[in-house]
Amino acid sequence: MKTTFRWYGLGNDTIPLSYIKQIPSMSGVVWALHDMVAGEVWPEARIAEVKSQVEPYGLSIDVVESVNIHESIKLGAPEREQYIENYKTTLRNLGKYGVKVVCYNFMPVFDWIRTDLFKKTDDGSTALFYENARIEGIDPKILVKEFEKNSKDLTLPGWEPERLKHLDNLFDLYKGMTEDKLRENLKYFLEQIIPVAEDVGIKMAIHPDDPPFSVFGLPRIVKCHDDLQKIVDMVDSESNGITLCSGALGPNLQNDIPSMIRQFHKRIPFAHIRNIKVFENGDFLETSHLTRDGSLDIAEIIKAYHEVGFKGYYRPDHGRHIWEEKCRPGYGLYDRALGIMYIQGLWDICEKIKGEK
Ligand code: DNO
Repeated sequence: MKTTFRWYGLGNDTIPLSYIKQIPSMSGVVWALHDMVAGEVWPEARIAEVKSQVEPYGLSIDVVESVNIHESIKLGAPEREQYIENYKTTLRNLGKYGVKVVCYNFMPVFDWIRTDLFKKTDDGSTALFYENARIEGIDPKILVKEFEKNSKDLTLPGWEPERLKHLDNLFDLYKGMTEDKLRENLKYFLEQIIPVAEDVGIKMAIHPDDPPFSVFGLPRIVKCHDDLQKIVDMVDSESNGITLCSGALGPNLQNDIPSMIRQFHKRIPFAHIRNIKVFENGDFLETSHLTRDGSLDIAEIIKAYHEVGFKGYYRPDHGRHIWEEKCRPGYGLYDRALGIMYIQGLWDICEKIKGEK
């Protein structure tokens, strides 16, 4: 499997490409044009620019996370036709520059949600945290304001400023939206874009809902094994794939991630590997990658990827903030690099055992 690392772009990330390159096993960055508003066509010149910045470091730009989906597509509104056409053009443009995987999500209104971006943990590090009781009583607009204040002026992935300006209106538009209807809208979108993705050699990879349950009453359709099955069945193509994110699916302890890997591996071009600790009341904290630090069996997850001969891309996903690092929440250098070394260590031991059999 190929190691990648999320990078927010020149002038927009605290971590230089030269540092990323020095992490053992590194093959490429996971990138996006973070200033593009969802629905706009990504211009070829901008894609070419990123390629010319990244490749001199011996890193690839094979994986994009994310090309965000315009809300009209999720809502099934008439304007979706134009936005689907724009999406196809973006895919064609990305294909021309060698992009192989495009991660996206289909979460209404919000992307990932946490209640605390810098929760102090027992060893003095800080990490992302989700507390159910806080979500139950809070107006989403207040949460957004807190996030903007606490994120230290670094934009958060998925929390697109443009979308968040219209929160009240968006919540109104989703009134009456059911999971089935949202699923139909996803199918409509996939039926149109997957042939284009196939044509340009791109694998689409839907990211699970994070957390994997309804938040603020909004429907969620990528939460569990059955949801994933429904999505891969919507269009039977290797280009209709999944970003298997252990940390996003993990808060529901019924989600058996190793068995999802064994079942869906042909449709997993991209893996997000991280651990979380789920507390008895359902709250969860992002921990180090070590199996014993969290509730997920990362060793078993790597074993499953190894067993199926996984050749796709993975990234260590998030990390804690350690050693006083000043960084975007979840996206520091140190803990993610440690996570990679742990993942690579587990992988190597699997190889060794296989060789001895
Ligand atoms: C957060 C990320 C998400 C993810 C999107 C994928 O750190 O995991 O923002 O990139 O949901 O579309």
